[in-house]
Amino acid sequence: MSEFEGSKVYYYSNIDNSPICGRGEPLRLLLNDAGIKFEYIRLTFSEWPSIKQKLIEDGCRIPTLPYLVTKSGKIYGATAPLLRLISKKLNKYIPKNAEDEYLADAYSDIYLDWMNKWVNVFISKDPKATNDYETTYRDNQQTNWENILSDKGGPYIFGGEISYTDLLLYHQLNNDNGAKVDASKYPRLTEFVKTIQNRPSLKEHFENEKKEKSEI
Ligand SMILES: N[C@@H](CCC(=O)N[C@@H](CS)C(=O)NCC(=O)O)C(=O)O
Repeated sequence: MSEFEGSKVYYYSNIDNSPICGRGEPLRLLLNDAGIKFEYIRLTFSEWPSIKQKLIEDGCRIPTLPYLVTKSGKIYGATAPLLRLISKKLNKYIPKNAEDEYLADAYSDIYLDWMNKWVNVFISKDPKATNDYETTYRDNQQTNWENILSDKGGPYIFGGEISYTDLLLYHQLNNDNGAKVDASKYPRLTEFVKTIQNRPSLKEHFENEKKEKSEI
């Protein structure tokens, strides 16, 4: 049994009236896809500072959300490195050769740049920054990911095998605009979104997402 079975995953309460908004979701996608049971604990913005302080006092060096606590009490933070670690330990969701492992890592970096940009624009509420994001930045990102998906023929980044980087990409597409992609401009991204959404291992995940949305 995986050491991550029965973990607790902590993230903020719904942001922007969405159950998936922010950085907590990639972990949920990976754990759900892998069939690993966990508890998802949402913290309010006002609860977080004292919890962060306690984490620091307890020796946690990555005191940000999301973080994961295993049943044995081990604490892990930082989304992409944690997805990578879980994938390595499961020996799944990670390419088997060093070159592709590097690409998975580098593409995760691009995900992080995109997420950081999105967060900055979202927080700023600046009309010019929002307009630049919506008219240029998003298109540039989607074009690059379209090219990435074409390199190995799809439907996933590394061809027929899913990787943790696919889950980061799916999440950012969903986080950004509900995974709406222009099929005429981005056929591979469109196929990618459908492929993720149709994974039998994620059926319950997406049903739960719908349910959470309807309850807000
Ligand atoms: N690189 C980290 C960034 C984590 C991060 O900045 N999380 C935000 C929430 S989305 C946070 O914890 N903010 C509050 C804080 O830094 O104390 C990751 O991808 O997990």
